[in-house]
Amino acid sequence: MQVPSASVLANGHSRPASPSFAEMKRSQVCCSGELSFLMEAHDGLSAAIAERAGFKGLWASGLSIASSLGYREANEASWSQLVDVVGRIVNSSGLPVLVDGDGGFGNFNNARLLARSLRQCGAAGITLEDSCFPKKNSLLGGRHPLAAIDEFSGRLRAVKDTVADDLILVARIESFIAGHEIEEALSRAHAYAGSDAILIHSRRTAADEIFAFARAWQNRLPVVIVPTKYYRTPASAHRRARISTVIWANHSLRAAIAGMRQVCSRIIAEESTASIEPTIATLNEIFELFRYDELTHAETRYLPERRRSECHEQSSNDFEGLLS
Ligand code: SPV
Ligand code: MG
Repeated sequence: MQVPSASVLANGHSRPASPSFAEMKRSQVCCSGELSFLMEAHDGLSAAIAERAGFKGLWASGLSIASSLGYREANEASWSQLVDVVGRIVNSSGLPVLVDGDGGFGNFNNARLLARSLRQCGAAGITLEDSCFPKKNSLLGGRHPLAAIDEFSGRLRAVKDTVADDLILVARIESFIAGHEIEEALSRAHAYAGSDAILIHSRRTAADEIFAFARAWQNRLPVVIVPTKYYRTPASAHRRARISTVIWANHSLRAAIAGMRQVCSRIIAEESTASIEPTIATLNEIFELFRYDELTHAETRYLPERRRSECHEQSSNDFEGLLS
């Protein structure tokens, strides 16, 4: 019997190699019988926080990653910048990560290159949407031209042929976003059926068109949704509609924006940090989140005694500096 080897992540998490990890990724990301939830992450910090909160899978959001890098979500960030950030998200959380691959950053060739790179950096899956390059955020007003069905199906096939079952492929349908009726969404879903799941997106504030799609589609493939606009629809309704996965697509980023904005305006107005201190994370929370204790432990195992006491002296000085 082959014993699965273990890979150790940089933060001290370890995870078993395939096949059980591949199965686990598949079920967390989109393909179990239970409704699952993916929390947005845009960097190693947001990924680590989501993991500590108890999420079992993450959404590497294009909007959030672009914004945290200071770009607009209009394919201003490059595919390799996306891969770099996803590498940090995977590493700092150890969770399965479904990556927002937009339309694949070009044609079938760019899409398969992206998918191969994401597989290499440890992502669990990719969503590819039937939009045209460069794409703008789906929830922004204005025109959203769709890719032709035959051309986009070729992009999906190229990705599947490249990564097979090593990376989950979610085909994302943007036809409701572009203003089409349900028939268009259904014929696209049928054309994309070589994928592992279908993400159906909507910009309505009620889930009516999503649920109409789910009824007609009858779970031929698992259905993934992004209820950013129809956030009042409860999870129980998604379960009744036999939705497979809900993506909370941008909420860590929006929380961070609100928090940073508030702290910046208080500090500039008060010329002091005294009043905000009790409202923000402590330094010890940061040390705990990123397992500094593991580093101390590793120093005792791997550093010679002489270097260890130098390190200890240095970090005590640093710590006193922070407290004084
Ligand atoms: C993202 O998070 O970048 C998404 C979801 O693609 S949405 O912003 O709704 O298009
Ligand atoms: Mg996106």
